[in-house]
Amino acid sequence: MTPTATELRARLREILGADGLLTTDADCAPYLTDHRQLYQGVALGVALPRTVAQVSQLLSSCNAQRVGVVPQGGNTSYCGGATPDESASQLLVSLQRLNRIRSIDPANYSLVAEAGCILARLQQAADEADRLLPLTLGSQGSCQIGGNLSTNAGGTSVLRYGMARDLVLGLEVVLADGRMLDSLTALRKDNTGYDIKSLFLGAEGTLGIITAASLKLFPKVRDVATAFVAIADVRAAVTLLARLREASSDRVSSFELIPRVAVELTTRHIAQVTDPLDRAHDWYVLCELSSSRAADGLEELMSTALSAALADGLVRDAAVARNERERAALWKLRESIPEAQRKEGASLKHDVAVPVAALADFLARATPWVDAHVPEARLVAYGHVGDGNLHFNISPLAGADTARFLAQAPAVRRAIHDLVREFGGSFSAEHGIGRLKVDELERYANPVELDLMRAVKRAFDPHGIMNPGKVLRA
Ligand code: FAD
Ligand code: 2HG
Ligand code: ZN
Repeated sequence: MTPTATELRARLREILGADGLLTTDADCAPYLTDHRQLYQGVALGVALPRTVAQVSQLLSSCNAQRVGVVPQGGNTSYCGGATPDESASQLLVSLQRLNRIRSIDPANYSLVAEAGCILARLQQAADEADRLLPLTLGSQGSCQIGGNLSTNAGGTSVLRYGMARDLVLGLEVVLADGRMLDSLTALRKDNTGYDIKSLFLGAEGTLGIITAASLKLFPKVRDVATAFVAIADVRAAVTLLARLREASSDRVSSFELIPRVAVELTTRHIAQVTDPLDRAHDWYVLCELSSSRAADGLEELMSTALSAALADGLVRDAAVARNERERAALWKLRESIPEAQRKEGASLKHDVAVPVAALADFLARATPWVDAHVPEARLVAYGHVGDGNLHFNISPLAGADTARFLAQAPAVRRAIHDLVREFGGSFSAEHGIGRLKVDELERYANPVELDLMRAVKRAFDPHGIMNPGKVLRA
């Protein structure tokens, strides 16, 4: 270890206390591999601050010594953004102990929580205050709000409530040099110059460490109707979505596309998941209407709309959940697709978005390309169709050679992302850039935007200590 590293560790122990810095291989190991196991980092140590003052002091010390800092929340993200590099010279900062809910204000429909709060805990706290925190992700039992905001997470309620950034009223951030930016307001209107806080949303820890956030809440859901619908094809899904939005006074809160293969994978690999319908169909949507008014007649509205769509040939069959248990079963099928796909083996993932109305045309071009160019594989394309966001994933067929399958990743990525660009789409709709997609950002970003990103990075972090090599090349 270099003298600088020894000195820094000693200083960090002063700041964080003896139990606030992990340095042995065994203690650090759980923090050093990303969720998808694409990267294995080595760190100078793992810091576990309990207070904002500690975050400030540790960043100030790292900045003075030009030591790279990698923030980590729940470590569930998909692009390796929360994993240090292999140099053993970066400090991982886990926010897990900075986890107080500071306040809930039902009258203002807002709450203030520290970055390390697990998302599910915040949803629960809002619910107990008779309010709704709508951000909903399959990883909500382990991801943290600081990670959600730093990745600008999406999930299954974006259609109605927006992305994570849309839920933010204010932020508290510690900058690279240790200064605290206190922008933790609960205001809904505040046009006082540049919206600096918004730059940290989706910055993936490259501009500073978010330590707390003031978040919008909504009226609690008191009536809900959830249906698993076999559709004629993907084009029919888009038409059905438009019809449901109109028929329900825009109360569609989720609209998720599910292919037959995902039903097969989840029923095979996940306990208690069953096919909700008697016969197999190529494509399904899981759609949900919700209202803050009790007994709002949503189930009847859903059934009427689906019957009309059945008569018009858009829909082939449907199961409407009759109670909370059936609703939970439908959501379990949807939420466990990533896990089922993981259990099936390796996968090539593409988190793409195109305009909603172009989804069917995109799939009509991309699917035959995969069939022709990726032998021994099958497409598992699913996701947030209401937002135009597809998880265009590819799984190997049973018995396929994994190494040969994975070796195709760069060529497949290039072809799919080039096609996405043709459609005016995004190569990263909700999972961010991290370390995995730095090359993609350089290839596909608007050059002016990329220049501005680099300028922002220099302005906020002149010594490049914040999450080096993530989003932008170090
Ligand atoms: P981490 O993985 O720990 O970190 C993510 C990034 O944020 C890193 O770059 C890290 O350095 C930075 N960071 C973390 N905390 C802070 C902080 N306090 N300040 C500054 N930077 C910080 N994502 C979606 O968008 N939609 C989905 O539907 C979705 N579903 C998922 C389902 C499953 C089963 C899984 C495993 C993941 C899913 N994800 C989804 C991806 C992931 O859960 C989200 O990206 C989530 O927001 C990451 O939060 P985290 O706390 O785990 O962050
Ligand atoms: C989801 O929508 C997540 O389930 C994960 O964003 C997507 O595993 C994936 O590709
Ligand atoms: Zn998703």
